[in-house]
Amino acid sequence: MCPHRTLSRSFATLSLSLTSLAAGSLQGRVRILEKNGHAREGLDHCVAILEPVNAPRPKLPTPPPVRIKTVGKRFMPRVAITTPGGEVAFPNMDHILHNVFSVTPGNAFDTGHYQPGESPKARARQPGLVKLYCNVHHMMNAFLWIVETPWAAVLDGRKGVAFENVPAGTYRLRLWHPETGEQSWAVTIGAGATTGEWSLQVNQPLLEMHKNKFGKDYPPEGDGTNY
Ligand SMILES: [Cu+2]
Repeated sequence: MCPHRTLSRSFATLSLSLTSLAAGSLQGRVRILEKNGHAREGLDHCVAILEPVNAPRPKLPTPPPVRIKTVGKRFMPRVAITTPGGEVAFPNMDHILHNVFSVTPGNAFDTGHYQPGESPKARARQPGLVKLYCNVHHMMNAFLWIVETPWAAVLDGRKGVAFENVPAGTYRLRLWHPETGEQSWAVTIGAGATTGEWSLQVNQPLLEMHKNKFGKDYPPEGDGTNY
């Protein structure tokens, strides 16, 4: 084979791999707009997920163990993120019985009642949003996002999105909050910083109407029948 031709072919290979390795970042402010149009202070419970559309599919990191505690009849944190196969533990820090269940298709589970100090576990299966409830306490509600991308974050304490080391390509930016639901935007990322601004509109109640694990209304709390 002609040596010149071999050389030009290897240059072509090199420039192709450099292009696909060119990584950039996505940065920008996120706002949650109240029903009156004012921007909310803080982004607590807001989730940002960046998914490749026409871009290299990154290798998923090993899911870190997620802990959602029950403290003072609340789930803490209220919003968590993991990847398929990830384990989620529910340590009970209260002095009363709790339960965690979900009827979300693809991720339904039920821990049964668990005692103070116990920590039942569930495993993340299908990607998507999993709604978590306690069968004892109607007000207890949490959300688990199961994602297939390394670029996902709960925005508590942040001003917006900041994803680093994102290979060039096209992506879908998904933003979600319990009181706004989800919105998504197409985003093209090149080398360097890609910036933007995104807003979500509050249109849902703080606590979604929901039934207990039997599909029935919750009995009034405190009558003991649920324990
Ligand atoms: Cu409970």
